[in-house]
Amino acid sequence: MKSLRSALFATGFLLACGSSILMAQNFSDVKPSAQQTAWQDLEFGVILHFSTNTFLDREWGDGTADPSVFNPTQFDPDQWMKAIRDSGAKYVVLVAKHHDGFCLWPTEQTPYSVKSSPWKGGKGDLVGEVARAARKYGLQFGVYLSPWDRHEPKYKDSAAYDDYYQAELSELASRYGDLVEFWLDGAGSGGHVYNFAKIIETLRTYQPNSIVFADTGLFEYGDARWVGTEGGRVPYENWNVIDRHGYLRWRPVEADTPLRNEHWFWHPNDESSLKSLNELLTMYDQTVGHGAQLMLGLAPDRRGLLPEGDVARLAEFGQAIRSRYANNLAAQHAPTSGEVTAAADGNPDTFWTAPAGSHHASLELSFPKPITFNRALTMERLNNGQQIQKYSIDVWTGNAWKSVAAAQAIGHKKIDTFPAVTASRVRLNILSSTGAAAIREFQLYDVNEPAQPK
Ligand code: FUL
Repeated sequence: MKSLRSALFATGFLLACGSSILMAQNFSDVKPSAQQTAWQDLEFGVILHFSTNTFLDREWGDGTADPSVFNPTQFDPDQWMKAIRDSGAKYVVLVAKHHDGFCLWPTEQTPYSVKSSPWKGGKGDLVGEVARAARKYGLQFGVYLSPWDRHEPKYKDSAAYDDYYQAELSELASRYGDLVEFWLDGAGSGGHVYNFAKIIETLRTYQPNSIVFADTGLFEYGDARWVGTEGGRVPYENWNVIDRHGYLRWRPVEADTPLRNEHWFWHPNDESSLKSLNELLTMYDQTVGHGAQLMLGLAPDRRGLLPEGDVARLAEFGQAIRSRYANNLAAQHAPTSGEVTAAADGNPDTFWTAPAGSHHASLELSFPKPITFNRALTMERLNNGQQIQKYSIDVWTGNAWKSVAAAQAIGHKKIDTFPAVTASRVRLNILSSTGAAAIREFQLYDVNEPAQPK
């Protein structure tokens, strides 16, 4: 009997080990879902904060604000969306309820919502109007629903509050079309127990394709992770796969940061805290350029409009990014093979692959006339996992290759900058990859901008 039990135990043990080996032991074996790769392609989104705080000069409402304060007089989500589209962002997350508990849609779960405000005589649905405007401007739409709720009395009772939160989420998930992202914010929730597994099941019932964003400490199997600061910077090197207590998961980083430093909501006389164009461009290089998602916070004012200064800064930012990446010099190469051209053609849907089973390889471009460039933009195809661990960008000097940039991860997108160099042969030298590397784009640019005020 004893030996049978130990034999069974041993078999179970082996099966358990075997299945985890089959699942994924190596980081490079972990692959993104189709939803994650589609979301990573969006690269840049915005998060909108607009609520009772806007009218009370607050960042964190305590849940006691009278709904009568919520009364924008010129609410115009088309004005928001036009500015957002011009910035180059591809999606919008609306804070449907912040920590103060006030709901921007006419929920059936509490009277503490737009229903009790003077806005549109209590007949308005701000979530609905913003969702419609976003789609009208070609932007995908998602929501933030604060778990921490400083108004709702049920918050004191975890189980009762889980039901309340799930009911709110069901309304949001079933009424407003596809949600590109669901933002789960951990702020204020220390010590509170939530049944997130059940909550996310509820979301999935209606929204199988939403990307669930959460801090790794808050929710174990989210689809995207918080970078850990609000500084708008993703430390390099950035890997998409993270280890949670021995289990590996594809969980790309999103970095949220407000357009007005340290303020998510609008405040009077706060224009001087607008991030400069230079700061935004640096942020872009250190988020999108590090293979991560940039989430920029925007705050409509008491009129219900994005302030003119913010709109102008968003337009400058979008324009600067578009002009930086308007002229891909790699496209001027002399074609040697369709695959090489696929990586230099500006179309991220086509790609070059290193020989099957290779751990290093090089992608070389030759130019009929020498080109001068000081920036490279490289995109790894991640569908089969993140493979590249070390690479350099080299130019042929006439008798040898010389590196102008060298680093580790490429991931979704890597932007490298270096002093201008002129060459007629350039290569992306993949020095180490776990499996055969695939490159969607290897683009080269000559970026010369006038210095911007800080
Ligand atoms: C944080 C919140 O506490 C801030 O108020 C803001 O909503 C930001 C996006 O997330 O955790």
